[in-house]
Amino acid sequence: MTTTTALSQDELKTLVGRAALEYVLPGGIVGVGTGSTVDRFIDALAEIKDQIVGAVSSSVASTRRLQALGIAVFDANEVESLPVYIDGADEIDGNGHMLKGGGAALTREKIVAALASRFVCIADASKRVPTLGRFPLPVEVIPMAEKHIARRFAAKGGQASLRLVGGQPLLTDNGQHILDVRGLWITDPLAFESEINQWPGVVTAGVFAQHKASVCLLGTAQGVKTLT
Ligand code: ABF
Repeated sequence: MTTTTALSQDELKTLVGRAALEYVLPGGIVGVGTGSTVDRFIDALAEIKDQIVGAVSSSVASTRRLQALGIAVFDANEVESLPVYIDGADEIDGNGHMLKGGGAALTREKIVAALASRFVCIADASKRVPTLGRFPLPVEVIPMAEKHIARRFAAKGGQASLRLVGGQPLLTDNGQHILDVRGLWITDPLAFESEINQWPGVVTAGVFAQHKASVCLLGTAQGVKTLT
């Protein structure tokens, strides 16, 4: 009897992180996201760093990892566009719409994603959902608007809580705060993202529908599934 050992979540992340190399164009600059799955992509990218010019990063954490591995990091203002952006997600639905921001990098992630012709999402199978919203929605906000924004989410049935680290409000790379909003099912990601983005004090809503993934590499027990 043959026994197959199920791949751990870490092994699935490594699998998809390596699979994303296929989308890296030689001689190009790569848009790089944030998170533990992206970390595995960065480690794999380092193996072919001589084939690329460098990266545009979506967080201080990813910049540090890239530079530690000898990959040049360019400011987003140094490029007009990118051939590809590789990033993880907290949730992704069947249309490539994502819920992101668990890693608190959602604003810079959306900025770099907007520069890219192609968004390749790398995720383990647990991130694939029929409808976004089981994961609390991250929203980067200007601190003075927190309570007002939390009340507006409450009016929609959501419960917003300020993300804390060590009992203090988390500060994003941009010096702002994060609200995590529970209890919302995001059945129309495009409309939801457009609505929330209009609220005064919202820096970025963690719904990526305007800038959805064109390809999703999903790590599953049967290997990497490519969803387009
Ligand atoms: C990042 O990837 C964030 O937007 C998202 O929260 C995170 C997922 O992290 P991980 O790959 O560690 O699950 O892009």
